[in-house]
Amino acid sequence: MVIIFIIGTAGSGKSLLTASFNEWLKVGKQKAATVNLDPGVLNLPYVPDIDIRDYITLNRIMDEYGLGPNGALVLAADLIAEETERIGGEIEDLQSDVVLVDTPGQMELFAFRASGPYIANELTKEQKAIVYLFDAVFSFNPLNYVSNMFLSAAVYNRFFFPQLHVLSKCDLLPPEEANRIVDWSADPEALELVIEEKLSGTRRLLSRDMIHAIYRLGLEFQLIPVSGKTNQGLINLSSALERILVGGEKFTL
Ligand SMILES: Nc1nc2c(ncn2[C@@H]2O[C@H](COP(=O)(O)OP(=O)(O)O)[C@@H](O)[C@H]2O)c(=O)[nH]1
Ligand SMILES: [Mg+2]
Repeated sequence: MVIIFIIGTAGSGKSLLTASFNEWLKVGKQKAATVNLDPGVLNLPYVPDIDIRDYITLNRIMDEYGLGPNGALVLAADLIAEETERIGGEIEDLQSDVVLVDTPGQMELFAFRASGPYIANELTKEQKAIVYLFDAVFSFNPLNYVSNMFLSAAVYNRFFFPQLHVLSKCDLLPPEEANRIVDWSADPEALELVIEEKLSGTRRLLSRDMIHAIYRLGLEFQLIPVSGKTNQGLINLSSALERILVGGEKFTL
């Protein structure tokens, strides 16, 4: 069994990718399952096999602690940690090969509080990986792209799991624009060039220094373009996961 955490900024397409990748894996006869860890979500594009909302509801937290929706979300992120053992047990019971974990809408609630890495580490002893989403529409601008690299490096530093990077919602850009962003991820010189061309002043300096710092960490950023809407790129995502997790074999190994 492998556990895959889907992480990205709010609206980057985590939930739809969870839904589509789960269906796609099942069509390919893999035993896949989904876990929703977002206590605040109202509508999901899939029916999760395990749902944190069965244990933690935002309305109850708001009533019990006299909090507004934002405060309740932060508290909920911490309270999830108390359900770790129960959810871990449920995951084991699923007997799936691939478990996709859809994380809270606002990624800082999962990635940048103590509870997220705690849950991720303690949930099960199975192999784990992170799929980090670069929202294609947001990443179109080189400054935003570099900010996203920085965020994904910060996520890597929090979890230390094998991490893959995808260009999500890629159907929203013309193919040549999506390819341009993929080129930045494959070729540091192409990224430096666009930073020099498109940015100026402090933004240029900061972006340049930031990418150098990130390259020094030795992180791989090769983006895989995917769409949860058209299923484009899911086959590449699946092969990349197989490569990093089980040395190129199917998940069912
Ligand atoms: N066109 C397109 N829209 C998408 C895609 N993925 C998500 N969306 C839309 O973007 C919005 C946010 O997606 P969601 O999966 O809820 O993002 P999350 O906050 O990261 O879970 C929703 O309106 C989705 O329908 C995609 O691949 N293509
Ligand atoms: Mg979501």
